[in-house]
Amino acid sequence: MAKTVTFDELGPVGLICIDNPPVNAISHAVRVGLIDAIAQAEKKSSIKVLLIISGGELFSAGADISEFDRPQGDPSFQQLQTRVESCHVAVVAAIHGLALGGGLELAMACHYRLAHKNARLGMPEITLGIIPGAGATQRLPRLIGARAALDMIFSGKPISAPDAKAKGLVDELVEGDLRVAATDFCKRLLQEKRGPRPTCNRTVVDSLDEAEIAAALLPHARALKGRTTQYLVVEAIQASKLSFSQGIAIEAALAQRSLACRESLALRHVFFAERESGKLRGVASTEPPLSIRRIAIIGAGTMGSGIAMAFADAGVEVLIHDNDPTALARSRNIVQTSYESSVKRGRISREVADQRLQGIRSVTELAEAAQADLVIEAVFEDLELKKHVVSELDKLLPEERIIASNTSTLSVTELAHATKHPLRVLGLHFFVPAQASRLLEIVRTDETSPESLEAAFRVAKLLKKVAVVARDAFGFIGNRMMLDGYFREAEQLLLEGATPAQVDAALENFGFAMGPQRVSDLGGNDVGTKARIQLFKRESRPDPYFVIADRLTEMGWLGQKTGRGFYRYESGGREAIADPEVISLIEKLAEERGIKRREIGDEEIVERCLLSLINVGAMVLDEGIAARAADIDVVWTSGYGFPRHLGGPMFYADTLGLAQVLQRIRHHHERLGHYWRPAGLIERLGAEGLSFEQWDRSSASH
Ligand code: T1G
Repeated sequence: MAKTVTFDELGPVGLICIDNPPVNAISHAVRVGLIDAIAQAEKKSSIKVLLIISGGELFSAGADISEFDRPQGDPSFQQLQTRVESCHVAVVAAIHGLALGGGLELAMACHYRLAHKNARLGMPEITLGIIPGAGATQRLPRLIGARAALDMIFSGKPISAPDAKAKGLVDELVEGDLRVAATDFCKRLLQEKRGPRPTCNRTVVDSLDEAEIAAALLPHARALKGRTTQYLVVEAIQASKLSFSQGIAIEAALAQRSLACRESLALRHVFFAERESGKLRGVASTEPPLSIRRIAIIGAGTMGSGIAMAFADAGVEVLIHDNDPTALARSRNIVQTSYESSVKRGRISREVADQRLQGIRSVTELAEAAQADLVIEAVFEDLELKKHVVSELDKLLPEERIIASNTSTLSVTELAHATKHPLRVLGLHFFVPAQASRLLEIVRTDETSPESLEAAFRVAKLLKKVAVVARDAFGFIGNRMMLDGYFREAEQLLLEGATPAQVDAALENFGFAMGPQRVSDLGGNDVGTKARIQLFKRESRPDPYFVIADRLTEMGWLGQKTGRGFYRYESGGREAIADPEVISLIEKLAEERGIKRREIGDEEIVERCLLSLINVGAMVLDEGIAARAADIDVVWTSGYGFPRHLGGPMFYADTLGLAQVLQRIRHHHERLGHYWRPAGLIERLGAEGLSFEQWDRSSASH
């Protein structure tokens, strides 16, 4: 096994280098290597100072998350930190790229910290549902104060090196070659006779009262909705008022507790599921990968404009095409306004905004699209129109170029067959707003080539989006589950007596970012109706199937954009106001179907909406539209507002137990019929006491 830690002598400086690709995770092997290196150095009287540095792109991404489900093994993180901190010579950490979690904690156990000016330093543990467990809750308050420590740990996001310097976390910023500058810093320490400076001996300068803690939590309230880790963080940080040894013992106990929490199991599941879904599995491309320098987008509507910004933000040259010059002007205005507000909010500088705007060029000749490496059609959601566009592009583009469709409901296979080169056609399904939503559904047909798929994955990486592959079928993964499962059952509950406000509140309390009726009003009830019109051209669905939303569309109650939908919206506002006329409409639709209305509790609402979602998810797996249950979890947590800390619908089902899930689905099937027919996969796994996670593992080995 390659050495993950090396030790070299540079005169009086002992150089310890961590080299554990891809992210220098502080794994068990690295901890052993660091302890050995320190022992080696301490045997040499010539070594007067130690420098810890890393190879590769970053200092360290922290503890090795893949080791969390097994005992740490000696040396533990605590033992390592104590060894570093109690070293009889000064220990300096030199940080480049990123220093995260346990990696930053290692640096905090060192006596001095240098950082390259472009480095970033952070405590992302809360994004994994755990508290820092290698001393940060005790050392960070001693270095930057309890309040600042709380802010860093609650946000989970890295701060810049200059910021870290200003807070006192870093002693010096470095430009240019870090190793040279760090070695010079070590020699300067010796000249100035500055020795070890254990962080544990410092005291915490500020204290936290309830108001301070509440103020620190407030900015993260939305991100931490339904979570509990933040309270363990407060407990640990408060312990930093005690002696270091007392505090560190409390941290260790709380860290263990957080590790065992369902919240952390769920968030770690999503962490690895996102990385796994982004890999091209089971197909190898033979051609050299297509470089993506220029993109063309056909159709300058809201989606087209958002996709253009996503690529411009990634530094890719964008051509945006539309036959209608007013549409191009409108799109330009959308883009300009969006960048303007990003500049106003200080998210990007004026220069960057101008650069990105310049990177988007409007064209009216389709032939100009032939200059692009990849073309994405985002015209109106009409099959014949899209077929015409892709067949024109097929004539214009050199054979190796990719043609992608942003359709969300139409058959990508039919679009591919409108060309002479179906191998190069696939779906790139962006979500609203395309420049910000994390999810990208890559839709493959039976003919899509490995090269085209590989290019699609690289587009996702380029745009920093989470990619999930779906086989071409109605609604792919996300929309199919939303329409046939989750939203359909929400409507059924409305017909049976629940109100839109009750259904939305129940699911928002469960953890969804927004309830189904409010989402429908936000996106526009007509969008769903149009999707169903396309669906009914190829498949049927027994009544009732979105009878309320389709009636609202007929009446022009499209949602926020018309000031009325499932709710009322006063003068262009976003606040959803209950509308008694909608209730009367629902009562009438229920009566027409002989549906007896009754009081329905929140628990039943949540159970029925979640189980419908899960049941259709299992059908999507059974039909091979999604390759893994974990992929479905990625789709729903990164694209549909499913609470990440519950792991996604399929992980959630596993926590309920599939035998129990099956039993409840059968219970509802008896009363509600067709839409509750248990998916074959749930029947099989439920009967055998297996889980979706086990199914994923077994199908990976097939
Ligand atoms: N442990 C194990 N594997 C890791 C890892 C980690 N900490 N970080 C990344 N990987 C793997 C990842 O699975 C992928 O593997 C490959 O590295 C590249 O990652 C004691 C307990 C650093 C910003 O939360 O945020 O310290 O799929 O695709 O987009 O208190 O990875 O190729 O096989 O994400 O360039 C805290 C997690 C740990 C940081 C790089 N640290 N990592 O992003 O590459 S808890 C984190 C990231 C802790 C202490 C506690 C990102 C990144 P594969 P990637 P990237």
